[in-house]
Amino acid sequence: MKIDILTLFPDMFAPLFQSITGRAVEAEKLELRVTDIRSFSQNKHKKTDDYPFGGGAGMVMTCQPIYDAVQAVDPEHRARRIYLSPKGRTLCQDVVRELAGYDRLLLLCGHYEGVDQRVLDLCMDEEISIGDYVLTGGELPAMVLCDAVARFQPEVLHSADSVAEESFSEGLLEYPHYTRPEEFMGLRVPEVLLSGHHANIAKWRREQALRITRERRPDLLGPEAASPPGRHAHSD
Ligand code: 4FM
Repeated sequence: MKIDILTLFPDMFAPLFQSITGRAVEAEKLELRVTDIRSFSQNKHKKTDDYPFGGGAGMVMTCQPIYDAVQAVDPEHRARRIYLSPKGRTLCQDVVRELAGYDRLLLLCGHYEGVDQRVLDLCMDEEISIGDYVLTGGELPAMVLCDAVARFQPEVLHSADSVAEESFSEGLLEYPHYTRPEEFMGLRVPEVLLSGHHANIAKWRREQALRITRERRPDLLGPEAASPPGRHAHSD
């Protein structure tokens, strides 16, 4: 997959070139191209923002540099174009899987108080939010999206920790993990994990995944499990 990122802060994307995503870039399983929107400004001071029409606090990113940057990196509109913003469709693992299916993504990161609505109307396909909180810009959300979709690209993860293997892909939270030593500060590794009995280990892990999901995120188990059975408005 190829991902274009348009931003005023290209240096913020350094973390993507480390660790698992960094290795994916090195191995050409993932192509990341970070473009500085400012370099497209035709303003004599390379300005990329201006005061909002109608007044109000803060500045708005202007159309021209963003429009020209989008045309430069994706002239034939081959990429799925996404603006990261709290107004967007909320990211979840199903949306990640959907976006991971595109050959190309273009991620636009806003700053200041927002981006002129016309460049979103003209250029973008959709808005995505990484959650109901407000950040100072779209860069961290763009990195979150890149990291999450990278895990779905073939050969980015070791087969042992493939996305199909994780219990989250069955809609459950992960069971607890243990490694050596067998005892640490008086706490022992659960005996079943030392038994070598693979069927019992699989059963224990499934039970643990169900328990932790019921305790912490009953909503993931569906409406039946989310509220215990009992009297309802129509139960007489
Ligand atoms: C701030 C985006 C200014 C655009 C932000 C501008 C966010 C989120 C977010 C901050 N993005 N999910 N939550 N962005 O807070 O995606 Cl112009």
